[in-house]
Amino acid sequence: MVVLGAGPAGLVLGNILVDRGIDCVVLERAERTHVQTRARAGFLAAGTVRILARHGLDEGLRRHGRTHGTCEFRTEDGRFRLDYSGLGQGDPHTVYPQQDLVTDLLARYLERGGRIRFGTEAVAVRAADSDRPEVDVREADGRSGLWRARYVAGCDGRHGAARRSLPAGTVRHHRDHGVTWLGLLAEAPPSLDAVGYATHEHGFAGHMARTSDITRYYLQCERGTPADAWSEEYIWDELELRMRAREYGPLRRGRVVHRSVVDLESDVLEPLRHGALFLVGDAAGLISPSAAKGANLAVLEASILAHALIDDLTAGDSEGVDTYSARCLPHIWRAQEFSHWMIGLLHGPSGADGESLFHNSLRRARLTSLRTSRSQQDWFAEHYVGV
Ligand code: RFL
Repeated sequence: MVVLGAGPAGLVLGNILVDRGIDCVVLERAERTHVQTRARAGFLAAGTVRILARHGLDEGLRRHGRTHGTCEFRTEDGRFRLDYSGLGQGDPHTVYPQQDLVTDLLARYLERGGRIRFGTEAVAVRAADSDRPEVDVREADGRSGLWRARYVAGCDGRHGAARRSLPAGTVRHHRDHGVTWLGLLAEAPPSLDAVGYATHEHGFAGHMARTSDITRYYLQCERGTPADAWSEEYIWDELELRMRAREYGPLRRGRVVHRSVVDLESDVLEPLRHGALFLVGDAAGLISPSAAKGANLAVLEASILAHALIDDLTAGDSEGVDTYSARCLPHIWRAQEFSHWMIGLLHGPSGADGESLFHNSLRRARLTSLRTSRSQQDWFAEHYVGV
């Protein structure tokens, strides 16, 4: 089995396979330190934690992760909180930085005897109509190589080789939401004991705890804004303005240690299997970070594929691999639907024309429903934490 990419998808898949004695190699373009320090997700759904626990992959997050169950909305109509872990299915999130999860998964994979090649970039996959697929690679020193396996799992993200190697006619459903966020990591303790979502005429602002001294913030910005366009002072002033710090209390400021610009985009590829090649995680579909679903979907899909491959490779039962795409796509589309709903909840057009005013009134009505309707809150909680 060849797995492309050592992100959450590739390492969960590799761990489950190796644990069941299936020979597996992970090919990863980056070096180990890069993979283990790449800060991205932080909010893990209850179902994700259950999958990790079931496969003995939860030691670090049990020890260092923190459960989290409240979000706070700050809007032009006031502030309200939802204790979502007491609503819907009654599940909380677990906050555990993605780079720590990846570090744990990698350590466990190596302990289980898994093989991994860092600095090895897949450049092409020939698997769509072959039962002996091949992967062309380029090593860090420029040498070329070739790997053969029974199956290839494309867990190499949105710009990976798996996507580039798909046969003509593969359907890609794509949506650019027309919204851009400046994602920030600040060396500052969280300012709220809740996820904070603020809507403001200047645009959206978000606050998400990562650890006791690191906080993620988001600021909506114009499309095309460079990550370093705004000074730290301007960033904090803008965060305080949009989060209405004057009314609800100041933010705990600190050094901004990481910035990235994220255009909110979604896509879903169909199908997720092409002969001996499977798409998993971001390679299968990209989801805007508005509802924190990407890493959770990656873990879910990896576990579905792992069990399908185990049935196929150890018992000759191919039903799981044949239905992999059909099993994953409903989960992906439900997550996309909720993420899309969140984008509509948190962003509106900035103009003062009739169309913009109409849209913003709908958005405020949606927030009012969420504030006042118990059934709406249950629906929100179930989808916010679930995948
Ligand atoms: P990854 O993590 O991108 O890993 C892919 C790996 O493949 C390697 N690679 C290759 N290797 C070999 N050959 C090639 N040709 C290769 N091309 C690439 C890469 O180096 C990398 O190591 O994909 P995976 O495993 O599918 O996992 C997906 C998640 O990383 C992603 O969906 C989340 O980070 C999204 N996301 C969030 N998801 C959540 O569930 N909760 C969150 O709170 C959350 N916050 C976020 C996020 C994504 C963000 N950004 C950066 C878009 C916050 C942000 C800012």
